[in-house]
Amino acid sequence: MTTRITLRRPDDWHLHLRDGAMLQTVLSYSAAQFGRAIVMPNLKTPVTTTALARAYRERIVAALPPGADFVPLMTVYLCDGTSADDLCRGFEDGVLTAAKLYPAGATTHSEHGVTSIAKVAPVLETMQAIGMPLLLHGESTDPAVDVFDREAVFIESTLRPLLRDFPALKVVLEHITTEEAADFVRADASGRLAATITPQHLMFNRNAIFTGGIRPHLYCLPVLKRERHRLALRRVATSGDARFFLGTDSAPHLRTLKETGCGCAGIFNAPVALQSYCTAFEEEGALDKLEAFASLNGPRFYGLAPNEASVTLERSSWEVPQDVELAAGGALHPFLGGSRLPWALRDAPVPEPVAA
Ligand code: OTD
Ligand code: ZN
Ligand code: ZN
Repeated sequence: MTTRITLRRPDDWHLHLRDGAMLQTVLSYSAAQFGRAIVMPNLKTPVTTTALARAYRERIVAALPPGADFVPLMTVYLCDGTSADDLCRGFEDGVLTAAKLYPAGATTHSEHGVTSIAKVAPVLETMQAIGMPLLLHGESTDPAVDVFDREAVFIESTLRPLLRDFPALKVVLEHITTEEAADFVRADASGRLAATITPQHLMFNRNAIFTGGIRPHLYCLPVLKRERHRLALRRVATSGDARFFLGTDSAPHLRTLKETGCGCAGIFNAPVALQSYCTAFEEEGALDKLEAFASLNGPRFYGLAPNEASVTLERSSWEVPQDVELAAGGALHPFLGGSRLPWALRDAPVPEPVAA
C-alpha cells in the first residue's frame, strides 16, 4: 500500500480569495498547498479592468504569509462594456492571465456579467488573436431551465456556437459537474478546450445535500449532480487526459451566511483540497495520475512551466477542523470539517490564520 506520494507542487486553476479580512485568512491555506492560482474576479465590486486586477494582485501579495511560495494569476471579469484594448494591454503586460465570463446572474456576484455573447464579440476576437484564455461559468441562466440541467443546456446553447464562431479561442469550461461536459471536452479535437474539476464534485453526488436534513455547506454552483455524473468526472480526472485539471473553486462564505434562510452558494475547500483529491484518486486506483491532473496539465494548457518545488502527501488519518476563525470575527466551516481524511500534507501543516 502506498504510504507517501510526492508530486511537483500543484496549482489551483480556479480559486476565490475574496478581499480584506477574509483574504487575509483564506490565502494562507491556498499558499500552503499550491504554487500558483487563477484568482477569480467576482469581488463585491468586480475586478473589471487591468488597473483593478493590478491593485487586487498587490493586496493578495501583501497578505501572503512570510516566506510563502505562491503566485496569484489574475483574471478580469467580462462585462457587456469591457474594453478590448484594456484587456489586451493587461495580458501583454503580464498583469492578466485570463478573462472570466459569467453569464449575468449565474452565480455569486455575477449580476454584472455578460448578457449575451454578441455583446462581448469584439473582446473575444481580441482574446483569440492574442491567445488569452476565456474562462467560462458554464450554466444557462434561462429561468425556465431546471437547476440540474443548466450546464448541459449551456453547452448546446452557448458553448458549441461560441467555439464555432471563435475557432482559435482558448476556452476553459470551469468546474464541470456533468457527464455531458466531460464528454463534450473529450470530443473536442482542437486542443484549445479544457476543463477544471473541484474536489466536491469528485467526492459527492446531490444526495449528500439532503442527507438527514439540508446541508448548506455542500451547496455550491453549479450544484452537485447525480451519481452517474460524479463517476464520469472521476473517470476523466483520473484518466491522465491533459484537458482536465485541478481547480478547487474554493469559495468561502461566513458560516452564518450559509446557515440561514437563503444561504450563499460556495464551498471553502482550500484547507483540504489536495488531501481530498488524493483520496478520490486513490479510491479510483489512480494515484499515479494525480500529478498530471494537479501539477502538469494546467501549466501546459496555460503555456507555463510546471513548478520546480514539490509537495508530499502521507497516509495519515487526520480530522479536518470544524471551523476556521477569521481574525476580524466570524467563522468559516471548511469542506469535510469534522470528518477524517486518510491523507495529510507533509511539511505544509494547515496554517493558523494570520492576524490582520
Ligand atoms: N460557485 N460560489 C461562488 C462561486 C462559484 O461559480 C463559481 O465559480 C462564490 O461564492 O464566489 C459558488 O457556489
Ligand atoms: Zn462559476
Ligand atoms: Zn468559482
